[in-house]
Amino acid sequence: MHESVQKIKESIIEGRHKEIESLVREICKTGIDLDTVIQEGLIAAMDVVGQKFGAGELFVPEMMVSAMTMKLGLNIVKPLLTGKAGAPKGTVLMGTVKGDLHDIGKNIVIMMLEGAGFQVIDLGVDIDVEKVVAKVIEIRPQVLGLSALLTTTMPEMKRVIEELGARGLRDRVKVMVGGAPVDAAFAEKIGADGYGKDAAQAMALARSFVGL
Ligand code: B12
Repeated sequence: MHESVQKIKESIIEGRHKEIESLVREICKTGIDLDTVIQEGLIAAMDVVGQKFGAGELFVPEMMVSAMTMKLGLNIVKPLLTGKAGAPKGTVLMGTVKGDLHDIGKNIVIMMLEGAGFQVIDLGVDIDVEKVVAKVIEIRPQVLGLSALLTTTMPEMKRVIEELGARGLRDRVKVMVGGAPVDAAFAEKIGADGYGKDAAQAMALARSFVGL
C-alpha cells in the first residue's frame, strides 16, 4: 500500500485528529486516485476500528474520535471528488431510519455516491416514515437509500416500503437498504430493490438503478 495512505489509515485508527487534514491535503496534491485514499485509507481505517471495537480492544469514546478524524479527512477529499463530476447522474435520497442515530456508514455511502456523480439529499438520522414519503414526493429521487444499524430499527425499512406502496409511489423510486445488521435476505423479504454491504456496493447499486 502507498506509504502515505497507510499513514492516513493509522492516523484514523489512533484518532490523531490534529494531523489528519494536513496528511490528506498532502496526499491529494500528489495526484493519487482519490478512490484509493477513500477506500484504502479512510474506509479501511474505520473497518479496523469497527473490528477492534467488536473485539473489546477499544471503546465508544475512542471510536467517536476515530470517526471524527475520518470525517475531517473526508471533508478534505469531498470537494475534490465533486469537482471532477459532470452533470449529476441522478438523485439519491438517503437517511437513517426512525429510532436510529447511527450515521457514520450512511455518511460514507453518501460520500461515495457524490464521488460517483450523484446528487445526494441527506435526510439525516431518526427519520420517520412520513418524512421519507413526503421527501420522495417532493424531490422525486430515482433512488432511496435507507440505513439501519440496530436490529430494533430494521423493521422501519419495511414500513417505509409499505407506505410507498400504499401511496402508489413504489414504482417511482428504487429502494436500497444497508447497515451492519441488514443482509440480502432481509432486503428481499421486505421488498427492497437491493442491498449493499458497503459503500462500494451502494454506489454500484445506485449506478445500476439509473442504467449506468
Ligand atoms: C459508532 C457506534 C455508535 C455511535 C454512533 C455515532 C454515529 N454518529 O453514527 C453511538 C455511540 C451514538 C451509538 C449509540 C448506540 N449504539 Co451503536 N455502535 C456504534 C458502532 C461501534 C460502530 C458503527 C459504525 O459506525 N460502523 C462503521 C461504519 C462505516 O459501518 P456501517 O455503519 O456498517 O456502514 C457501512 C455498511 O453497513 C454500509 N451501509 C450503511 N448504511 C447503508 C445504507 C445503504 C443504502 C447501503 C446500500 C449501504 C449502507 O456501508 C457503510 C460503509 O461501508 C457499532 C459496532 C460495530 N462494530 O459496528 C455499534 C452498534 C451498532 N451500536 C449498538 C447499540 C446497541 C447502540 C445503542 C443502543 C447503545 C446504547 N445502549 O445506548 C445506541 C443507540 C442509539 C440510537 N438510537 O441509534 C449495537 C447494535 C446491536 C444490535 N444488534 O442492534 C452495535 C452493533 C454495538 C454492539 N455490538 O452491541 N453507537
